[in-house]
Amino acid sequence: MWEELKKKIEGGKRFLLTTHILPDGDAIGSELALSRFLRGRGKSVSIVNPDEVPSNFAFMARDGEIEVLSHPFERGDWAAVFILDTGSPDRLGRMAEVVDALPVYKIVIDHHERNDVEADLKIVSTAACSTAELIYGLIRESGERVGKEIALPLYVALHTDTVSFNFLGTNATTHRIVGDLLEAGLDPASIYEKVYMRDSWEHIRKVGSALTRVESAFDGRVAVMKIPREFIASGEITPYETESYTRYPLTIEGVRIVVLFYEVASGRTRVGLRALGDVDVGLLATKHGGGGHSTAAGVVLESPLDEAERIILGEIGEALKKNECSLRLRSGQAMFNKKIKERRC
Ligand SMILES: [Mn+2]
Repeated sequence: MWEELKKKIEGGKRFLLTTHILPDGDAIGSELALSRFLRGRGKSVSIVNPDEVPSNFAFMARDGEIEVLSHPFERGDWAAVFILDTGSPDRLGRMAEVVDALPVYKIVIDHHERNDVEADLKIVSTAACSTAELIYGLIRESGERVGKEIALPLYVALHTDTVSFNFLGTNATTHRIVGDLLEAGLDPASIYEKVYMRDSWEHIRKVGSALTRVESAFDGRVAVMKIPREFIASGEITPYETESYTRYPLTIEGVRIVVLFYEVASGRTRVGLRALGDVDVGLLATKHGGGGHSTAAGVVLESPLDEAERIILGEIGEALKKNECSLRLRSGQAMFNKKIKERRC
């Protein structure tokens, strides 16, 4: 799957890289690793994103290495534009228009279950735990060793997208890659501190207060959190914040799904979803114009919080019911098979 991409890279001089709104560790890490790899091969690269780099990932980037889109956008004679870690065009935010208008070759590298971004070349593998795993594959495929400069963003991307090597397709390959990255000279403890241990006193107190309001739904299988608007100073909730609010309810025994509701503006509600695999929350989010994976997803609904809650919990209820039916059917079938066996005996 790499041949066409390698040819495109060899034949080009200038490349543009971008990723999704509210970028996470995989988005930023994949961009930095790919850009440094391309620069190492004598290419000139611009990374232009729809949103700022979150503060806990800023330590990975040098000054000016990542730009935020500002108009007018300099068109440039790009050989290709790379769209990383992005499952749908809406997720490109303000960059969607720019990418659309560029008359250049488009390359998608991603690991989402659904990817409907239009491109000339799509490298999408749901077997990869992160987009960074694919970037790592490209670098190794090109016969290069991964140096520290590239290992750092790849490691952070893998660490964050797998929820510290626990979810989303974490397997032996993931750990082999991590071993290779660490050999480049990374210090896991100091990286962990930089990425995860940056909370303010205020933030932790807010999480604590939000946790006291967590509600149980569907016999304790779903934990519901509603974040008051005044909790988020910036008016927007970052993936990092979503993660810090949903992390704890997911550890309650029996809870399979956590739903976070946050009214970003009057009549506009952001919904964060985390699941342990029973219900595909990515599908649910996509249905309403959002995106994500089967176990972690998000969507913004143009509805007040109460209505958003009614819609999302209604659909989760349906999905849970469907699962129960199929489980009952499956166990019914097992009993039936067992009876046949017994009769045969
Ligand atoms: Mn990702």
